[in-house]
Amino acid sequence: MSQWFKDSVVYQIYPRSFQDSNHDGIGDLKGIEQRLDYLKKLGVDVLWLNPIYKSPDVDNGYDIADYESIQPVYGTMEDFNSLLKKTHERKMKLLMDLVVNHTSDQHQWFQESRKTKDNPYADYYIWRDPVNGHEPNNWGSSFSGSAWTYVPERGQYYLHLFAKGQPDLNWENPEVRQQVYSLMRFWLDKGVDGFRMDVINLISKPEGLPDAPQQGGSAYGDSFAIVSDGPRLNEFLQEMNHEVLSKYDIMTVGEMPDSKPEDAIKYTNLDGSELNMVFQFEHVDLGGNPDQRLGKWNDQPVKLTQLKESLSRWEEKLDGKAWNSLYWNNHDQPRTVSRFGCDAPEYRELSAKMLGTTLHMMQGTPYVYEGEELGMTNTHFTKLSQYEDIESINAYHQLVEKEKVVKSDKMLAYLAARSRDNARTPMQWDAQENAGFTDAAEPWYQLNDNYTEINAQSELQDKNSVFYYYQKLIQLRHESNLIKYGDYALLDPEDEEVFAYKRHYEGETLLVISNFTAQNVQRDYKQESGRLVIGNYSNDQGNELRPYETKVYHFNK
Ligand code: TEU
Ligand code: CA
Repeated sequence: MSQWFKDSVVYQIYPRSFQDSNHDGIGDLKGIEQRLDYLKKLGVDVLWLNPIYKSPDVDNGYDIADYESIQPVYGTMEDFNSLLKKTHERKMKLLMDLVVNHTSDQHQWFQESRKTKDNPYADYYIWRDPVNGHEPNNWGSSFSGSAWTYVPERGQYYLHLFAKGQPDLNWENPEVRQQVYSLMRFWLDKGVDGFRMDVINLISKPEGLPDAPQQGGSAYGDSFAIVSDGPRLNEFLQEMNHEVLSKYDIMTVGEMPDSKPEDAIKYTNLDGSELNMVFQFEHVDLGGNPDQRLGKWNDQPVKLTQLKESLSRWEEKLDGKAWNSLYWNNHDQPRTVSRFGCDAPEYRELSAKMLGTTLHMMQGTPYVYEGEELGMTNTHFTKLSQYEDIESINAYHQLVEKEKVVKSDKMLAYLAARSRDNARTPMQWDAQENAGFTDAAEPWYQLNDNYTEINAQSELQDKNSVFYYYQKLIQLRHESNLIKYGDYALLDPEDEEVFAYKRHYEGETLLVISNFTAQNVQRDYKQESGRLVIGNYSNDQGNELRPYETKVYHFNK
C-alpha cells in the first residue's frame, strides 16, 4: 500500500460556494476547473469536493438521492469527467465525499422502504414500532428535535441522526453494505483517488438501540455519545477495505465525531487494513457551553492550554501507530482566524499565518479549507434571516422558542461565533461585484462584505500575503522529511500565551513557536543556534515575541 497521503496537502472545496461558471449564482464543476491553476500555484496535492450528487439539498448535498449522478446545478457527468482529467493532468488528485451513514428521504431505496414492511427495501433503513405510542428511544437529532419520525403507511418510526430528510441506512443488512461497495466502485473505477467518509463512525448502531445519556437537562439523549464507535464498526470497515479499498491506490479519511486517539489507532492503523486517517473533533469541540443543553453554542474563547493539550495528545498518541489529519477549518466550522486568532484588521493576517504555521508544522496530513489560504473570516451576522444552514436555523427555533433555554440575542451571538454558515459564504476571488464568484445578480448566498479587502487577486499581487505564506508552508512540507515524519513534543504545557513544540527526525530538530496573544511576550527557547525557516514578521527579535508572532527554527542536532 503506497502512502502518498502522508506527503500530501489537501484542499477542501465547497462546490456551491467556490466558483460559478454559468451565471446562476451557484458554484459548479466548470467553475472549479477554471480555478485548477490557482490551486496548483498554491501547491496543494489533493482536492476534496463536498458532495456533488443529486440531492434535494436539505443539508446542502449531505442528503443524497442518487449516488451515481451529478447534481444538475453543478453540471453533468461529462463536466465531472473533464474536471477529474484536468486535475490529474496537473498532477493533483481528487477525493469524493462518501455519505453512507444515511441517504436522502428522496432516494428510491427510502421511497420504497417506507411503503410497507415487506418490500425489497423494507430493511434498508432503521424502522422501529412505537413504544407506548411514542418514539422508540430518547435519541436527539444533530439538527434538533427527536431522531425519529413516524410514517403512518408503515405504522413505524425511522431513525435519522440528522434531518428528517436524512434517514439512517441499516448497515446490519448485508445488502445495504453491498450496495455501498458497488457505488464506491463506480467512482473509483472512474479514477477518483479516494474518499472522505461522512460520519463513518456512526454506521454501527448499538444492540437494542438503548436510551442515550441526557446531559444536564437536555430535551433529548446525546445520540452520538451512544452511537459513535459502535460494536461492528471495525468489522464493517475491514469488510469495506477487503471488498473495495484494498483494490485501489487511494486515500481515505473517515470523519469520526466523538472519536478518541484510541479509536483512530483502531480504525486507521498504518498497515492500510482499514482507513488511512480520521477527522477527529476534540479540538474544534472545545469551548462548548457550560449549559450542556446548549451544546456547542457559545461565544467564549477557548483556553490555549486546552487547545495545546488536545492537539498534542493526538500528535503524541498517533506517532508511529496511525496518521493525523490536521485541520482548523471545514464547511462545518467557523473560520479559524476569527475563532482561534483575531480577525481585527491589525491582527488578521498575522494570526492567520500564525495558525497556519502552528498546524502545518505538525505530523499528519494538513487540510486547507477554501479561503483559509486568504485569511477569510467569520461573517459576524446579526439576524436569523442571514443564516441558511439547517443546523443553525433549527437550533435557534429549538433552543430559543421551544425549550426557551436561551434568549434570542444571546443565541444570535452564539450563531455568529460558531455557525457553519461562517464557512459557506462564497469564495472571495477579487474586489469586483460578488468577489468574482459569480456575475449573476444574486449569488446563492450573501458574501462576506470584507471581500473588497480580502480576496485572491489582491493576495496574488502581494508577496507578503497569507496566500504566499500558505504556499511556503506547503512547500516546506514537501521538502522536509522532518516536518512530514518527525516525532512531536509539546513545550511548556501550562503556558497560556505561547504554543511551542519540537519535532525530531534523523538527528534534525524543528522548533515551532506561536504567540496566540496580541501582547508582546518574552520567551527563551535557546533558539540562537537555530536557522529561522519561516516567520510572520520581517525580522527576528530573538526572545521577544510580538503580537501573534510565529517562528520556526531548524537545528542540525
Ligand atoms: O458532519 C458531521 C457532524 O457531526 C456535524 O453535524 C458537525 O459535527 C456539526 O455540524 C458541527 O457543528 C457531517 C458533515 O460534515 C455535515 O456537513 C453534515 O451536515 C452531517 O455530517 C450530516 O451528513
Ligand atoms: Ca453555476
